[in-house]
Amino acid sequence: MRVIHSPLHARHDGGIELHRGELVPSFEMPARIAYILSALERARMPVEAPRDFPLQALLSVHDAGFVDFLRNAYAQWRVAGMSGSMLPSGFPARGLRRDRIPAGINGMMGYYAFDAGTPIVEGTWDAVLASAQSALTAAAVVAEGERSTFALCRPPGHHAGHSTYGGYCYLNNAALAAQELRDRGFARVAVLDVDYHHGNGTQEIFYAREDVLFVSIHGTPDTEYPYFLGYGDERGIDAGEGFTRNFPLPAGTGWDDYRVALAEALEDIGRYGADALVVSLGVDTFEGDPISAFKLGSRHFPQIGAMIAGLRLPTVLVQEGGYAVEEIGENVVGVLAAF
Ligand code: SP5
Ligand code: ZN
Repeated sequence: MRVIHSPLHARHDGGIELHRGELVPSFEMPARIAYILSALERARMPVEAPRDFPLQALLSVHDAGFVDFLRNAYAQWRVAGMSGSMLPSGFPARGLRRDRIPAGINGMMGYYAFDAGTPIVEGTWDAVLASAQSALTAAAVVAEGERSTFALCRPPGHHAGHSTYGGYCYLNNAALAAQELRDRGFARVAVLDVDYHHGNGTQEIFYAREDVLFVSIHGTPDTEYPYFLGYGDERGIDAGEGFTRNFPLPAGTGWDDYRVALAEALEDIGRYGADALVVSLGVDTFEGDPISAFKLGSRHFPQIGAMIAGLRLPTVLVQEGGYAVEEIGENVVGVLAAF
């Protein structure tokens, strides 16, 4: 399997997040990639650089004003006299206006963000763009005839919506890959999201569409991040009705129950008649993950890879979460090698 990755990810570093009432270094850190790269090397899976795509390519799933904000945010923060890591502290919740984007950087940041856990630092945009280009490249390679590719993306993407960022995600890599597959001739694309957290951004982007099926297995939003999307009664809207499917599972879920949900999710994708697949591959379902609560062991990740491969579809796998850094390499490459 070809692997697409950019070392520019490392420019996104030094961020902090609000965790259990304290500001702590972000769980989403560059070391995650170092561990995955060394596991890929042990598996003799070489890495290639992404192609260059114009900014225009991002606008197939994202709002132009939002992309401009991400691109210029840190410079505006500096002009306003601040340094360090950018985090918002006020959001346009119910009862507040959302038809006006504040001119100042703090208000603008709160307008586009949906949590206080997704820092922007000086190098964030370079990493975000390279991550998106890796996903676009992986999709292009599959469209050109490769059976499967892995986009080793960092930062991750599945929480990022049409014009929102959060959950360590800025641009939606998986959504960009799915749209690229659509644009290059695959009529029906399925996105399978196995990250511990619901892929709210991907769901939002494709919610009214029938040409992209979104299926997600995740910790129930009743208690788990992102809290405000990912319930079982979300099924799509308008032309997209019936083309979103969520499997929220309780904290503490282990392999036996997970496997049943995954088998059902794969059946949905088979029934849909997808002709290409994008996998949002988070391994934060691992029992040792510091911010998640499923109980999968490292031995289960190859089983996930083998089950997904059973669909026999052209497939783009996209890296999402996974924060048990010392085991992340074995867990990710376990999925890929079995696939
Ligand atoms: C891509 C991805 O996996 N994003 C996850 C973002 C989660 N950020 C907020 C997590 C808040 C969870 N609080 C931890 C509770 C520990 N039991
Ligand atoms: Zn996650």
